[in-house]
Amino acid sequence: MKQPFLQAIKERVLVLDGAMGTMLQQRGLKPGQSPEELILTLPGTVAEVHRQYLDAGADIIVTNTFGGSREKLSHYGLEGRLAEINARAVEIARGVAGKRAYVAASMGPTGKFVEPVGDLTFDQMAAQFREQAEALVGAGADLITLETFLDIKEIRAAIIAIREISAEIPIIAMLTFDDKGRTVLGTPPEAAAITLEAVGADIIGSNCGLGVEGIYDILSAMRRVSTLPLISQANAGLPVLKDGNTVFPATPDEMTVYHERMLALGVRIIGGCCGTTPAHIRAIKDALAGKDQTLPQFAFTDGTTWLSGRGGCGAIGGGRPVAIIGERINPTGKKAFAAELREGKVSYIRREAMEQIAAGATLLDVNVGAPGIDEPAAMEQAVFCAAGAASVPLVLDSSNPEALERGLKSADGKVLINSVNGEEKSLRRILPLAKKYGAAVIGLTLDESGIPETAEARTAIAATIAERAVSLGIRRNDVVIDCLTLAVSAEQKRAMETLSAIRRVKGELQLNTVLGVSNISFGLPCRPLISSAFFAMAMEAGLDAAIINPKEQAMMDVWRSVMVLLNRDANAAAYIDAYKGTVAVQPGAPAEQAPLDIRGILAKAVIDGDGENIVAHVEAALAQGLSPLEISNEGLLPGLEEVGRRFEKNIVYLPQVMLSAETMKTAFARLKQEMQGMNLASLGRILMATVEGDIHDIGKNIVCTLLENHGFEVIDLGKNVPAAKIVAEAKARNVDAVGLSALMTTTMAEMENVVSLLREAGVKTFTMVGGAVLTQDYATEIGADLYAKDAMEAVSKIKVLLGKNNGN
Ligand code: THG
Repeated sequence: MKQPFLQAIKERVLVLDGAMGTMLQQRGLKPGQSPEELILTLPGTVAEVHRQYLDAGADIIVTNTFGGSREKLSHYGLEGRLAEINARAVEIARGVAGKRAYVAASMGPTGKFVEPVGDLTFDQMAAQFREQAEALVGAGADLITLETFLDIKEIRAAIIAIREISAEIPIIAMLTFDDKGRTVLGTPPEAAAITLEAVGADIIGSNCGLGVEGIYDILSAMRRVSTLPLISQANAGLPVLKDGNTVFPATPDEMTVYHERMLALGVRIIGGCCGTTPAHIRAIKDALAGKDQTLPQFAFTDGTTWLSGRGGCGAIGGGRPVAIIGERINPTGKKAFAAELREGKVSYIRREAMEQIAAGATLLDVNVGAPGIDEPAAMEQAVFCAAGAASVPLVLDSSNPEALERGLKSADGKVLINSVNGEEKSLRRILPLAKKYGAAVIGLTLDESGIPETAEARTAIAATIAERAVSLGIRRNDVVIDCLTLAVSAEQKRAMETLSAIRRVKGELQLNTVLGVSNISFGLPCRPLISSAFFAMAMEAGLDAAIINPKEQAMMDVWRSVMVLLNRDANAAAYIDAYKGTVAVQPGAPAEQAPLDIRGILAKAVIDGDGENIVAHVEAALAQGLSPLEISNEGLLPGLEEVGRRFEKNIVYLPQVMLSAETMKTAFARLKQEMQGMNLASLGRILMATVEGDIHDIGKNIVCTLLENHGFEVIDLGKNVPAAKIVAEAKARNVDAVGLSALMTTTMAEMENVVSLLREAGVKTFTMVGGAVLTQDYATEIGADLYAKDAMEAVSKIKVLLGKNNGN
């Protein structure tokens, strides 16, 4: 099944259908009703929509199963009919498509986030998609299309789950990006592409959120790191208000203006999202006729190993500067860190993650193996913490397969497994993990007989590891070889043998190489001298990545210098940037940064999201005689305000903001004990609700959390809330502001209704509106007092609006 569809998109560009929800609304779907329910109650209507798109020229018909997961169906009490709904939907689509079109089974997000941002575990999330995919694939869908995902961890879990059911079924994987080119949780398109390709998506792209030009920019970024076929499913422009209705303004012809550029980029499927109609699909189809649809070739020949984290990507090889893998998150020889790990604490990991990145690490090694530690559990905690503190890809360093698997489940993207070796049991156990979870692997050149003497024998093991990986479907570029460093004090001849092995692995096998460098100097005085000299030699021999301590000045000095000498630092720009103004080494200068006072420590803990130590800091502040109000206004709040500024500048993203907010909450809980009897004055009382007809509450929940942690009192009425209830509660509770949320264009109009009902009822309160498709213009038009484009903006604007910006 995989072959015919994937063959077809090689030969020509296929057209996928347009919006489903709006078509169903015109045909009887009521506000607040599940669109999937119509599969049971009005199958003929669903079929009619499919037929309209087929008649308009669609080559791919998408089933009405976007909300067909257990989590989504349970909002309507339909979870008991999950298998039936999903299977029937495929049958209905097939009945219309016959052999004229492919049937793509739609799967959308569950509305929940994966841990630690959300509360579903990887396994729970995967189970959601496994269950739905079983029904869809079982009913004979030709392919699966994952649409409108916001959380890279959720879509990653979905693809891994689908691949457990079928290695063959083609998977389209699409995320939604905002106008800053990131998902809600801060993932850029490059990192998304690397992750999706690694776990086995066949076609990647983006739907919803943006019009064609915005989608084109996203796809261009994906193309920089991936050779996969692309899909574009743009909205018909961004919504505007016209005669009291929200409309998507792009005409059918406007949807086609990017066709030629899309084709040149390797886009092989074009469809439409919100606001597109059969007329748009027909225009898209007609405009393709006569265009050159030859598949462009995107063979990357530079041999790069791509890696990704939630917020960014990383690369090894391809003639780039040698990647620096920070080795400090490793309890070897670090008693205090080992003790922390045993207590389940992560402060050390957070600090080392941030400091190593600041020192220049481009990847982070995570090793939590030490006696007396539950390594799988510690690995999960460490991955959550390191990924929250730094956006770079991770290197999971363990000889325990269970620990590796937990780490792979916890990760945000494509990690590097450290390591597999030439032993049969290692190859058998580790390589399938890399395949399943979409990871690259470090291959150690040792086997059952230990580390071979000669470069030749080490190269042979490297070749075996690469072949075995490729035979499982792992890309050859995703095997990075470690020729192994031995202490030169013990084995003086073998240092040169290691370098010679690096040359052979690069020259004969064309594989990327990595080395744990510092072991070379074990047993000798002044270790950084030997280590850094060896590091320079290894880089000249062709090393692509080094596991080192990036806080060791000598190592980084050599790294930056050698990158200039090997012509990998164009115009010595990075070197000059690091050393300009440096005048030899001066005793006493430059001055150490002044230690932070307690207010600074509190602020920093909030900025870092250090929930573990915040209570201790609050207690220290109390012991120094600060009042709870001073602690709040001079320590915690300035920290949170800095987080807001960093969010504005795209330095941090929602997951970090949530961590900081949690830290704030922990601090406030402790302060409240001090203030018994006194009232910790609230900044204001806010009523929050998702309006009737809409069951999307992720955005609203984020706003609630942030408001609370900024000192507001929040009354959350939940989702799908009738206007009358909102008005009654606003009156009865005497609130300062009412916040309304809606995601769907079809429910935006309900906001206007609520705003005017509040006015009519004489409720004197501010109204604030938000939601993915909302705009300032729309907010103004419906008479809302405030529009916020995201949760942070909601908090800062409401503060200004209520005139309590300067604390109490
Ligand atoms: N190859 C691969 N992976 C590896 C290694 C390798 N992972 C582990 C190791 N070698 C690289 N990581 C470290 C981590 C810590 C130290 C050295 C290498 C280290 N620890 C000090 C000690 O043991 O005395 C403690 C240092 C401190 O407290 O600062 O030196 O070769 N693929």
